Amino acid sequence: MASTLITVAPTGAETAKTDFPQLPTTLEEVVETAVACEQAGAGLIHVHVRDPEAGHTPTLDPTRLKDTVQALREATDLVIQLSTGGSVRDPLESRLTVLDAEPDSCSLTCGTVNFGDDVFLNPYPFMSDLYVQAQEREVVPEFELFDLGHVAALRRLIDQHGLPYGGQVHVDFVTGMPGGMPGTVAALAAGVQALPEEVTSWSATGIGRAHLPIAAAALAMGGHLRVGMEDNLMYARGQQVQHNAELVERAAGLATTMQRPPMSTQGVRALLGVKDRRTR
Ligand code: KMH
Ligand code: ZN
Repeated sequence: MASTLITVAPTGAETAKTDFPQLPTTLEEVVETAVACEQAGAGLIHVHVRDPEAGHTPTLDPTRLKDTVQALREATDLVIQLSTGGSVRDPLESRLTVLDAEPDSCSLTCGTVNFGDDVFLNPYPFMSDLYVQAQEREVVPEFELFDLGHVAALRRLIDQHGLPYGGQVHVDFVTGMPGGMPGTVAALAAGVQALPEEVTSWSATGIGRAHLPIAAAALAMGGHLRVGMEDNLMYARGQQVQHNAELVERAAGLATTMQRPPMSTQGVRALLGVKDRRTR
């Protein structure tokens, strides 16, 4: 039976700890979250690191990144993906240094996009550098597609540099971001239809209220799922998410109902072609 990769994006860079105290931001909280989400069916964790000594704001501090990767590797078998998107205020040079922490995977957003009132900057030369550096360091990129035009940039990257490390091409549609593609079935279907033939798997997430409809649509179309507090803070109307594992459990239930139960971490490693860096 086909199975479903469930990615958890537990923290993100946008929500303030003071506004949402249950957001995991310390190393201990992130590790606890990762363990619980793995048990609930997650196979990959998309990580943004925060600095508890600076009001839990986003950081790309190399030591914190390395410590986080190491702690997650010791505590779980999840595929560890570091965000290279960071926050909208992070300089491009610092976003490239994320690879120094030797994650299994890194995000690679395929174009600049309006991001609410901000701009999430991803000029082509930056994407190209990141693509090549990920190849050289044997890190598997996950291509984040916030808009239909990002599919064209992915085509250009593959044409210019060949396949990523591992030989697989996994993309994630991030829908419902104000400024990006809407969180609708029509937009998701247009994106899926436009994917280059080299793409071997895709997942989707819906920001905010697009969360559930996009999850259901992705499952119906043979895609995989991304859930987590980075994308969605509400479990239902008037009910905040208390723990990321609640979202993973619900996604796992949906996937199981659709006869596509959660994929094992071993399955995810094979699906994405990640290098085995496990320490346990
Ligand atoms: N926080 C956003 C500016 C990624 O992780 O690569 C970028 C983002 C995408 O979340
Ligand atoms: Zn992210």
